[in-house]
Amino acid sequence: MRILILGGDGYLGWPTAMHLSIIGHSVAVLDNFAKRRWELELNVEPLVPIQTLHDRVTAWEDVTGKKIQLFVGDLRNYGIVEKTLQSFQPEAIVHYGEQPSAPYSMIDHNRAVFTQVNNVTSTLNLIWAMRRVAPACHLVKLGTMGEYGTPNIDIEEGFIEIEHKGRRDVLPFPCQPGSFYHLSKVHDSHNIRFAVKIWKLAATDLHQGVVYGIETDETQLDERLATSFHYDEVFGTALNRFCVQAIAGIPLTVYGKGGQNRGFLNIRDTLRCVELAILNPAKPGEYRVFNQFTETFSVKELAEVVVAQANKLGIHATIEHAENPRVEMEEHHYNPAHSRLLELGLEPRLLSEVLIDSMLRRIEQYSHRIKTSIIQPHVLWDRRTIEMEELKYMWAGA
Ligand code: USQ
Repeated sequence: MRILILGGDGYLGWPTAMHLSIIGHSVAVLDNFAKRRWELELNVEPLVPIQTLHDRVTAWEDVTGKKIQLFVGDLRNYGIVEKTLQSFQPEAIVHYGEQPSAPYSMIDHNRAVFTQVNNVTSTLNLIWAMRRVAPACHLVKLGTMGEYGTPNIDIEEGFIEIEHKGRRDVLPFPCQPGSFYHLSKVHDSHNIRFAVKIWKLAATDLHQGVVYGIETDETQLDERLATSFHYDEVFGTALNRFCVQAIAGIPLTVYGKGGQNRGFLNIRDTLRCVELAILNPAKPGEYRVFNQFTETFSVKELAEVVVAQANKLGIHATIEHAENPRVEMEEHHYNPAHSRLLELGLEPRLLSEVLIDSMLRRIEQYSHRIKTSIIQPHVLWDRRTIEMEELKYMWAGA
């Protein structure tokens, strides 16, 4: 199948491109390298050095003999989106091409506006271009479990049947997202659902949980194929950060009480879920939602697993309950459904000691590159020091 990966330079985009290529698909990637510029703005960098996308694609061909076609361009430019679709003629599009960080969207006014304009415009351009030049193509869009927030009822997969004043309907599950970033994904979901309805496009909205992991089968083939693994407060996610903190000898930064429950999944399962969605496409006129995670943990439980495993390896790790920089519930009900990908054949790789052990060892190899100054949280969700933060972080413009 001809598959186009938008955001093909990212933490998940690049491994997805390699995975789909190795199993025999014809793959193209598109990226504008914006993430690399945001890293420069904030003076953060991935733990493992990564090659340019041009060099990654060349290395991939050296190692496997397979070609990945490269498009460089910004999804906010409609002409580029349409031209790419016209030239590559994808049968499926995997859309990761957005600003992916909740903390980034909460730094200041500029980043909040940028995140929403960037993400919503890019997706609007994509669905309009699909309508015009690739109406039969299946869109696999990366959304987030954070679109739902943390309601005091069980979360369904995208839709809920409601009885109200004697009448029944199946309606989109209520969304109460917790950051301007998560809100941008809700706006995308609404736009995609509407486009599917009026133009009979086919779309799968993957509401993904928090991803962890540093390696996939393909990144392990060659150092030049490594993915962009972050541990800083803005682009690093919880478990990845905790593992780096353990190696750096810094107490694990559990925010507040640590009773925040989230869905988590291994990066290898992300690739498999995307593959399953592509192999079992939505029908024309169908908008479906899959909740994409394999297990739920509280942040505190996650930190405790890392501490226990680090201690077994002789690494002294501890937990520190820092004041929560975010505005979120620290103890709450959380029981989201996640059966649709399992029904399609997902065999989850649950978080194991072996995985944490291998992550810790891999991080240890690069411990000389850990910048300890970028670990503690400075981005505050409320108004406490937002003005200070605006001075601290430079904004290089969109
Ligand atoms: N947390 C800590 N300590 C840390 C980092 C995070 O306690 O050092 C807590 C946060 O307060 C939050 C939870 O861990 O309660 C998850 O935070 P995170 O930074 O790992 O993930 P989040 O900001 O929610 O965003 C990440 C990805 C985003 C994706 C989302 C899925 O960056 O792209 O959409 O996970 S979900 O969380 O299900 O919405």
